Amino acid sequence: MTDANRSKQESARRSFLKISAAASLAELLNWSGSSSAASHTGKWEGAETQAPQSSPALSPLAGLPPLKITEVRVIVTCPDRNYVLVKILTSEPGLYGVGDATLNGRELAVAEDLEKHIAPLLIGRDPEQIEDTWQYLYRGPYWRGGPVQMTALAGVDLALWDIKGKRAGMPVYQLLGGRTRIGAMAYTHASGKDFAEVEDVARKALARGFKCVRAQVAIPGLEGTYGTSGGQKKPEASAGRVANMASLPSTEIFEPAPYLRTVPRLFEHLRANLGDEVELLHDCHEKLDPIQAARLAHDLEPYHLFFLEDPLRPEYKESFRLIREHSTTPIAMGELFNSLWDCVPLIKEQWIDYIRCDLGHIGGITAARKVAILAELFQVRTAWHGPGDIGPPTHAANVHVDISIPNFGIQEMVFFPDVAREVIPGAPEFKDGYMNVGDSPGLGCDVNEEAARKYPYRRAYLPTARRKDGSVHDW
Ligand code: EZ4
Ligand code: CO
Repeated sequence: MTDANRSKQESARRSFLKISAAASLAELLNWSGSSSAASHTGKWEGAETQAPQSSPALSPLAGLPPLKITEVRVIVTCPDRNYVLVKILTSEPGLYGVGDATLNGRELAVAEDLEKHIAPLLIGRDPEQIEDTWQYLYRGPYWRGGPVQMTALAGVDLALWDIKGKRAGMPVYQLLGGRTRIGAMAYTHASGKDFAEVEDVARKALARGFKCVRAQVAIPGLEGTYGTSGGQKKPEASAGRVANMASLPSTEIFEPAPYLRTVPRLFEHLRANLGDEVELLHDCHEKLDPIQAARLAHDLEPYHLFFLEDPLRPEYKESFRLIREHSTTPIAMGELFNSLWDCVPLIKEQWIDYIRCDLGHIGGITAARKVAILAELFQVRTAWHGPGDIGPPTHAANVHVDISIPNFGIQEMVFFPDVAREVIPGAPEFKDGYMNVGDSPGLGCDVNEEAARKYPYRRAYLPTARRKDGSVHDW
């Protein structure tokens, strides 16, 4: 036999083995993707020759009938803000899960990824296999990571945890190990055009029961300052409004000198007028250079912040060392991270005190558990990102994790407006300074698809930032 013939024969044998293995596994798992997949998009073909979607070693839960994913619905809706929801339906009538896959300003990229690339891979899989599905969706496409793919993966992950909880008849925090605390201590935002206005908004928050407040003030002489416009002045519905956002990006002006002068004076004012009990926080929003951040952290020491948030751009992990060398102000970082591995150097070097990645952008509960455990081992606490531009299922996931881990730190939160609560009911509740979830099985959130259709997507961008000389800066 020639070499060419031998290799032809070998490749024929391999594809025969592949096909027969696929057939027998499909039988074993009672899996057939074609009909249900077609019901999702009507376009997906080739299920007969697909490799099996589940690993052979994984069998259905003892005592429960096998379960399959039958449909994946991607719901894009704008009840005051754009949200992307993932609803995963199963072969058990009425059993479905709801996840959130919102990425502010890039919502449609995630929706397309979910609909066109991910949904066909999910049809026919066992929704109980959350870790296997996570690994398969993360490593399977070869092109791993990035905010779009990790947000899509988080949406799927949350929906699967929701299904598992509903099937077990337990809230997700029970599946994660059970309660470790009465609730998740929460902080809200206080912002204003000057110190007096920030103080006034902070007082309202304290009157409402908050014990922790993030303070941001407009910087004199600069047009627009991060965190000082938008919905934060209305504590009854602080999730912000797409109506306040431009359909093309607006531009804010940033200069480090007036910023670095003003922020310590703001906190001097707040400490003097609000006293020592309230916990104060500040968000730098990744705008500073290392030495600027070190100076600000140093200058804020007398006011004992709970933490200084996101001082540096997410690319520069090593630079956190410099801040540490100059200050005892606690440091938090992470809302722009979209990889588990982003968190590793900051945690293992103990350059930060709070890891605050976004469950919705780093891969959901499956990812957050790993970050929390790594952080626990290095005495770093959690402070998951909790803004208005991620949906209620992510806020619920935040709290399920917060109340079941030993090293929870603090939880950023928002109040959703009525219109968002109509479309996506079940966000965690705030009471006496704490966030909490109820005892309903799963994550506790739902999506009202009929209501969602009343509020179609509206294009909206986050603002951008420039220096006074016109050059691009980080918003
Ligand atoms: O600006 O999520 O701490 N919270 C924040 C947020 C972010 C938005 C960006 O989409 O920094 O308000
Ligand atoms: Co932030």
